[in-house]
Amino acid sequence: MIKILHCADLHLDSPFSGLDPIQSEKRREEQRELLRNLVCYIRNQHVDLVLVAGDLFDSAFTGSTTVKYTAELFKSAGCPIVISPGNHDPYVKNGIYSSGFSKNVRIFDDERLSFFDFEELGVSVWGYAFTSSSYEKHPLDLEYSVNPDRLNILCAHADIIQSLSKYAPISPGELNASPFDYAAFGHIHNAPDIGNYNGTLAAYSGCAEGRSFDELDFGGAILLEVEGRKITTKKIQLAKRRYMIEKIDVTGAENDENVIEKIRLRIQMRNYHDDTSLRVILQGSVASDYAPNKQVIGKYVEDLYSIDIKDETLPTFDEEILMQDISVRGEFYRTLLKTIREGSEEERKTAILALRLGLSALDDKPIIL
Ligand SMILES: [Mn+2]
Repeated sequence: MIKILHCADLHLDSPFSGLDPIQSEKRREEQRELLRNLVCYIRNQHVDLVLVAGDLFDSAFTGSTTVKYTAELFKSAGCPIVISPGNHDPYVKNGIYSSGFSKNVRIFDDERLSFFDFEELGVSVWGYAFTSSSYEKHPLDLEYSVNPDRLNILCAHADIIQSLSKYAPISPGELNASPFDYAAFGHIHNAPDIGNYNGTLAAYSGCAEGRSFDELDFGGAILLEVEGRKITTKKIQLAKRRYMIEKIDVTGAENDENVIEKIRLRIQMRNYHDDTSLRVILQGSVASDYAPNKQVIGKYVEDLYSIDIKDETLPTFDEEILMQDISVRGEFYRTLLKTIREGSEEERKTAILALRLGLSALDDKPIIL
């Protein structure tokens, strides 16, 4: 049995531009720590071959300290490592990949499909390099033939979802016709399920660790256990932190305590801890004189790495009474109703806020923003 580890999209040295300079440097440190943990895993599990399907670095101008750090870790991995440069870290002359890596690291340096042969493992790894930030041709659209005695693996940064992609599009038809036993892809950060294309297993490892609410859950890599031609895949977790989103219906809430209670329940149910940055989207209709106070709620929800609250609640009104109300209260309501029902999202938000504030003012209640 041989073990192959497939990873991609580590995006080392990402700018984390949404964070302040101290926080963003801390996140970059965590990225380097993740790489170190990955190499520890490779050594401890006696992995035989590692595939890095692009975007190992966030940029082709990644600092030499991080590149050296990576090269040293890879040198100590104890097995061959194949790298297919992606759109973020393309292979360029005198670039990050053109020197400094040890002999066990094999790097594709050309847009044309080629392969590295590992006779002792009975494996050939096929691939190509992005040589700039896009790759508009179909990489498999050429004549090539594989050694049928080998396990043939494609390791590549590619887009198999969008046919008109600028990022090395590979169509389902091309995968169906391909001779590969496994295709180790990088590029799509939220990995879709592994597909079987007429005998070719095609998988995205997803990103190693999410960097925002666009990249959910614990990132990681895929471990392949290969017996002859039989491949078993297993997801392994590398990330220590994750981003998650929860929609919570807080219908009936009359105050922040009611909302906090519901959020806490959800956190308990899902078992979120200080490894999780959570975005909570509050939905449903709440008491007409109440609007959730995001600061207060955030302060009283503990146990998370961070919380981000979005308020999409609507106020509850006794519609029948307001429809019949001949005073200015009813007129005000009827004026806003059309926008609340039919307006764009932004218009609805404004109209709901106007209704909340207006009715509070007319009822002589405190105005809460
Ligand atoms: Mn990427």
